[in-house]
Amino acid sequence: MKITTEQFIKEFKRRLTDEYALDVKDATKEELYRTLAAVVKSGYFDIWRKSKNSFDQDQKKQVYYFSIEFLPGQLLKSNLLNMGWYTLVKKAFQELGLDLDEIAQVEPDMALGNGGLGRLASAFMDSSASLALPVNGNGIRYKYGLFKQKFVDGYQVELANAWLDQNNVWEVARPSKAVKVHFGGQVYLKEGADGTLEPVYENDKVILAVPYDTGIVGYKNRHVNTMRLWDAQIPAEEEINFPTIESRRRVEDLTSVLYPDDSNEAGKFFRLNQEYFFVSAGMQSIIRHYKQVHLSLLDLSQYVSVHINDTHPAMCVAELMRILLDDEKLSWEDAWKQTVQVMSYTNHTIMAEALEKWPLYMLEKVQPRLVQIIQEIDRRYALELEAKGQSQLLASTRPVKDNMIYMANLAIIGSHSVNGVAKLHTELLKQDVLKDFYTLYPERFNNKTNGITVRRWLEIANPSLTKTIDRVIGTKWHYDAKELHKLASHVSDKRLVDAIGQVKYQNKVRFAKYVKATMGLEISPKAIFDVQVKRLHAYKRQLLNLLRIIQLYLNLKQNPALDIYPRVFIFGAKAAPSYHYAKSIIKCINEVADLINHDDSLNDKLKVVFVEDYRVSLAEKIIPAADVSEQISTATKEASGTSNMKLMLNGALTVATLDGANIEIKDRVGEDNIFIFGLQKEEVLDYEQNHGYHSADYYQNDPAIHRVLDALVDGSIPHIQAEGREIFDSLVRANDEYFVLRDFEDYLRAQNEVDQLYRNQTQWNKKCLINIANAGYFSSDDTIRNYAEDIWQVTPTVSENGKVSAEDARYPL
Ligand code: 26Q
Repeated sequence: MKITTEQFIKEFKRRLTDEYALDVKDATKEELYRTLAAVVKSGYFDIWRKSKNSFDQDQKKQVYYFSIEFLPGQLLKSNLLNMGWYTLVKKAFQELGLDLDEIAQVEPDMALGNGGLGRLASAFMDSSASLALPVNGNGIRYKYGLFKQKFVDGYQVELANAWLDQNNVWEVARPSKAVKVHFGGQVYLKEGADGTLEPVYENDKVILAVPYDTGIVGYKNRHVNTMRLWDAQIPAEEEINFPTIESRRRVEDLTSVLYPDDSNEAGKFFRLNQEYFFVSAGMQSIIRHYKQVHLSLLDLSQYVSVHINDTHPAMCVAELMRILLDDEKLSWEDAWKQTVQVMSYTNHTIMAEALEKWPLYMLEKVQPRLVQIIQEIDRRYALELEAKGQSQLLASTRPVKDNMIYMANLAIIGSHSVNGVAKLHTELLKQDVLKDFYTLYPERFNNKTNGITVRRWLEIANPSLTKTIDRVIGTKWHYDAKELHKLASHVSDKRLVDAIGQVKYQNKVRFAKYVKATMGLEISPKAIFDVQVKRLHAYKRQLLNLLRIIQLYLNLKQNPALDIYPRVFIFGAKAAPSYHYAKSIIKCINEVADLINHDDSLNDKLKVVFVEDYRVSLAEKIIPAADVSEQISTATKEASGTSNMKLMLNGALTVATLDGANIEIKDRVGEDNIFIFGLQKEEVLDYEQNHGYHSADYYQNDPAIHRVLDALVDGSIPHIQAEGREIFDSLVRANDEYFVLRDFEDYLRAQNEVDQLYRNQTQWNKKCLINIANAGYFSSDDTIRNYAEDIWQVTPTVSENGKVSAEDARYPL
């Protein structure tokens, strides 16, 4: 059932009249956006219903992906693309005198995540739906998304992001599917008539968890999955227990704000409440649904898989045990067997300060019954190790120690699978961070290198590159991104290589216009666009980039004729509001930008653009315009990274350390098509273990470093008195934790190679082409296929049109 432009226009106009009593010419962008969204929903809602029903009818095993963050960005274009409507609607809008791009920009980003982890969860949702895998998202419907970032005098200021004020057109509230979550109070075990122990709850508070579902549209396959986000409300019959404004606010607060910290686990009581809230709501609704479809909970693991995205939902282990023991009366042994078979866990960091641990007394206040269960898990775990003669590994692996709960330990003991997110990261987990667990349970460990939504980052973000690629290798890559590799055999095709350069240039022109319009700053699309976009973190080393910029500036001031290829440095980064050091780096970058951008004597050889409020929709503008991708974290610190993949896919060349997925990118494109520099894993570990690094020596003995660091504190850069000093001290007096000074010289060497190579556009563009050709290996479709096969053991559903060729599997009107 194909739809035509005429049909679409008719339907669109009808809706606009029904909803607003307006003609196209009189409607605002918002009204047009809402109307289009309504038409789009009418195109997939019936399929959504059928997909859901088919899971139960076919008794499919289903996956529930628990993540405290999801970061989908805007959904209009990706829904249109996945429905097979994108080109058609674009054309129809042109006929109506409308610009789809403009109207799509009205949609506020769904920014319910901080960065990589949340974006990965959303990429996985898209890929699961596109592979017709029965995967459900489970998370929190934050009333306020990640803060909006503004710069005031170069300082980051955080503003509330009330994204729901404009109404979220994609969600459906399902109050009939609400569940009750119990908080606080006391619990004791009472012997029942049959001699079994039953928990008795007293003085607990009941909060209603109301689900809001969003359809996740699969790519041209008539399959729609569900992302379920929970909202907290006071149950009608409990009004009496929430008499004060304060007590009512505490309930609202549960789903009010996303914690804007993406590393430093602050141990906030509220965060623990959020974690229990979405874990309990999700687990309860899974079991309730399971019982409607299946007979015995002893078969649970045949039909249900629960994925724990980082440790934030690790309480899933204990909550499922609670439900199976207390509500369903399973024996401990039966319940535990099912739990371990059901659960799987992904680790996203090796940084100690980001590994969650919570004081027992805090969880006691959240849900005392979980404390009992976790202590019992701990007690039995100790017995098990003793029986195996491995008690020496107990202290480092047990879930409860010194009255703290170690969430990673709980997740690992309670799961049959533990994975890292890139080869190096998984190796480090096995050899270092989780070594003792690896000794105990080697079969649980596996790697799943991250991936990205290739369709969003090419077809939506970079339509001109998409067209160029389609012309050469066709469109099969839209389904299987590895097909992009066919481009590699065209490196000698001069016309293609030139076209890659022209497309990039046009994208740079477009981004330059955006910068001019939003920041009033003029940048030349002829310059190298050098991009570092990611959260601001010491280990990601935006500072290394900044020090080089300062050096270039000083060199140019000394010698204006210096032969450097003009460069525009582009940063996008938010810092956690409590992360003082990261905010100081933002301030310094902004002041250096101000200094450089207003200095005419530099002859436009240097510009620095720090975009405000980096987010998914802005990434879609920046990444297609990038020439250089900065992936310069200290080796061993970046678990994987995903901006590295998006940028290579869009034909940027990478300057990288051998860290995270950069290593796998290098292995794919080959050493000649990437700029590698810096300390390697072994050297970093050796420095760390043997305290062999003395950063002050680099300041003392390297005149270039000396001069750059002095500029931070001698007034050469105005307005950074405190921040410049803070950064100087971190590098010289606090021994430079992330080896910035150690890697500086080699970084300069790599960047000088970039400078030279860019002068030969043909050679440069060839390397871009090779990067694009190899980026298909980082598609989240393939990552998800591996999760489905190795960890979840789920298979695609055969949709109603299972026999229809994929091209005809568009969504009906
Ligand atoms: C934990 C406790 C309390 C408050 C906040 C948090 C918290 C929140 C978010 C801790 C960590 C995060 C996010 C981490 C994250 O985004 N990690 C990144 O995950 C990506 C996907 O696997 C990787 O590519 C990145 O390398 C990794 O840094």
